[in-house]
Amino acid sequence: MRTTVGIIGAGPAGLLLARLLHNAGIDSVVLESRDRAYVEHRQRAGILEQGTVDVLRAAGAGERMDREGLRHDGIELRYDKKRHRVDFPALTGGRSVTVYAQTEVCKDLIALQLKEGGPLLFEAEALAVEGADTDSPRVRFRHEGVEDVLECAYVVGCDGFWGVARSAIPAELTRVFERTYPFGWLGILADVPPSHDELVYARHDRGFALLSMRSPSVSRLYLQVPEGTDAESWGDEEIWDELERRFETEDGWRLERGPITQKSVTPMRSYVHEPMRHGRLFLAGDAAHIVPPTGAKGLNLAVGDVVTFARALTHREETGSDDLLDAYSATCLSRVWQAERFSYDMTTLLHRAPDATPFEDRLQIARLERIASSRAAETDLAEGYTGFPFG
Ligand code: RFL
Ligand code: PHB
Repeated sequence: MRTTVGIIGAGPAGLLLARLLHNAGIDSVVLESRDRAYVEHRQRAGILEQGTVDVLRAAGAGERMDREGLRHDGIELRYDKKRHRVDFPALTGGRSVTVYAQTEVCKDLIALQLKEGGPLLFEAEALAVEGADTDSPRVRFRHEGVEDVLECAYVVGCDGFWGVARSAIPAELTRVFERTYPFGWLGILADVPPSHDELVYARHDRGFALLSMRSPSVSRLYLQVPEGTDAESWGDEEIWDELERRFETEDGWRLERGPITQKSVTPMRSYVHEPMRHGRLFLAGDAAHIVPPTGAKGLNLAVGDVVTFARALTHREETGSDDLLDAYSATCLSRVWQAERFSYDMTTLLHRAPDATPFEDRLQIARLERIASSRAAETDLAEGYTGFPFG
């Protein structure tokens, strides 16, 4: 098999890249190790930045998002039983975010790709990328039990944190920056209307909690739990009791309960792999970087990377110049590091480390009070949350 761009992974990065290339008249093949149902139902991100919404719409993938996505003009910060709303449009010159689940973004892009785009192979596991630093890189893969080779002009590794593409960049050319956190998130889906019309980020002495949603009738909620916690060790009522404690306010706000339909634990990590390119192999999305989910940045970063790659390759096809492809890694990394910084700041602002001292507790409250009382501090949060511009 032969194509111009071999794409490994059909998460948001790989699927959107295939769509952008299709629209630019560049052919691609997508290899995805899992089956379609798995990819379409993996619960993950919920928040799309304005820039992500604009890209999906311009790519012709925004129809259902425009109908079903929920525009959010702010978030609430909760601490010491107090509530503070951050008003995004007022602070950022009109920017907002959209609640539209990653599962739905993937379903929309898969349907489009199968209808109009190039080959998208499920249950096709990439085994290795070979010849990254030659003019004809290859992906060895296994599909329906048979090994095959995809010959490419370019390979883009969109295969997530556990993928194989990254390992084709020689270790001596690589630098990894990493931090793990001594806690994770226990996430639930529940069949109950969200108890607040915007997301609530709560700092509590017992740990962080987040109220989010998937639709007007489905809530998505998270609790900070110790690293390595087994989701099944938490009973449903125990989860609701703990959420209620952490979201408590002095004005009698109430958390509605409902049947929990899913629960899982996500570890937290910050990770950046530099560079994001080696020869004709490019890394995009979680394959190159991970942020803790507190800033809601992971999917949005993946979108920024593939937009940058599609632009660079289109530029090369139109002008013959490799300039933008050569700049790919640096262009992406400057935005990536801003998102790393923002996600780290949000995480350390709102989570309680197991060894937190009373001094650190007071500092967190002081940081929150600063955001609630200074327009400059609040604007910084609003700009970060609604998104950094694509390079
Ligand atoms: P993905 O989604 O992990 O997709 C990678 C795909 O590659 C496939 N794959 C392979 N295919 C072929 N051969 C191989 N050898 C392969 N190895 C792997 C995998 O099966 C998979 O289909 O990476 P991508 O596309 O870079 O997308 C990244 C996002 O998924 C991720 O950053 C976000 O989900 C992070 N995230 C959030 N991001 C946001 O922007 N806003 C949020 O609100 C948000 N909330 C979250 C999150 C992530 C979470 N978890 C579970 C980590 C909340 C949570 C709880
Ligand atoms: C989600 O809805 O899953 C979600 C929202 C905001 C975050 C993280 C996850 O910061």
